[in-house]
Amino acid sequence: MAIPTRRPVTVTVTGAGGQIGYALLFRIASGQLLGPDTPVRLNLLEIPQGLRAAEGTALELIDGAFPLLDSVDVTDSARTAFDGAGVALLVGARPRTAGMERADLLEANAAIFGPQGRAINEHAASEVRILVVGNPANTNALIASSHAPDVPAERFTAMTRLDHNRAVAQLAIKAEVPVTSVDGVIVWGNHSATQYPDVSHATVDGRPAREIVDERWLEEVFVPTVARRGAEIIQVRGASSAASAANAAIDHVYDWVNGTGDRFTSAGVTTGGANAEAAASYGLPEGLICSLPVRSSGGEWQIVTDLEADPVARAHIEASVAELLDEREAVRALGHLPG
Ligand code: NAX
Repeated sequence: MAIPTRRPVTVTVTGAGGQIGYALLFRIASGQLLGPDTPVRLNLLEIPQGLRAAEGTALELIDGAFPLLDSVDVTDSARTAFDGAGVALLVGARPRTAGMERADLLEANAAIFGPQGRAINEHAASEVRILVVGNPANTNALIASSHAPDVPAERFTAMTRLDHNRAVAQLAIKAEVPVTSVDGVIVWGNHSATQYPDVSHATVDGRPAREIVDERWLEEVFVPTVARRGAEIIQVRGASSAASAANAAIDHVYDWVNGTGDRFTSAGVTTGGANAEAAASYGLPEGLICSLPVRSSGGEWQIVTDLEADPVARAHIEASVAELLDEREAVRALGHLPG
């Protein structure tokens, strides 16, 4: 058995008692998040009603006897959970319930992600990297980031990797190739039904995807299938995506930490800070968390620039960005964003 060689990294997972948490934690403990040489300390954050479930999961994590699992702790204190965190996976969120207006949903989530952002600012490790999974993921990430002025904005990301992986898989199925033959797929915009999965720059075994699939399939089948896949899963499975969401979170952080090489992927990243110039090259306003084509090296995401968006793509991207701006305005109006 290989002996772990690095110092343990504290990984904080919120919503640890939920279904994504259950699909995620064992993979983190087995080394799939940070690699086979890095031991992890798991800090599980739950609200009081979720603590028992998280404690049960912690017992099972212990029973896994994972060589890389240094410790597992469960708490309902954000301050304790984020103490020394090198990676924070913000999964727990307030779901939309019947009769809830969008403003209510944003307000309820701002009450979660504002204080968690502050706790990250005050207690996490200086190198902390944050992935927001809980919906509305992009805007929740923006709220958390705005409450963490000492953490560079580029460290707060939102998960659109599940949408990206769905797009890659649909294209591979259509082209009858393995997923590894597909590269260059992009998901633009918000993690919502307005997102735009784009194959304009995608290749299948090095050949432009657009030579292989026709426009009609793209607009009428591919885009709606990817953008509405979450609803389809709920309909068929009777519960929302959990293992595929956990898998995407693992992919996102693994690539962020270990690098992507020449391949690129999609992630919700800030359009401000160090990304402002690259985001502006796509005409994007500053201060959003928007899904974009990215590569990672040296532990940082970089926006892939110089990819021309055709008029169809542009219209879709503008609609999704307009939705992100609307969400930001709504949260600002509720007093949860500065300025
Ligand atoms: P579950 O309802 O199974 O679990 C959520 C857990 O979060 C619960 O145990 C709850 O007690 C806990 N929680 C709530 N507020 C909390 C807080 N303030 N601090 C700590 N824990 C808190 O939901 P699950 O299926 O695990 O989904 C979690 C989130 O992921 C949801 O917001 C969901 O919409 C979102 N998703 C995001 C995806 C993405 O691609 N970005 C895809 C999958 C998923 O839909």
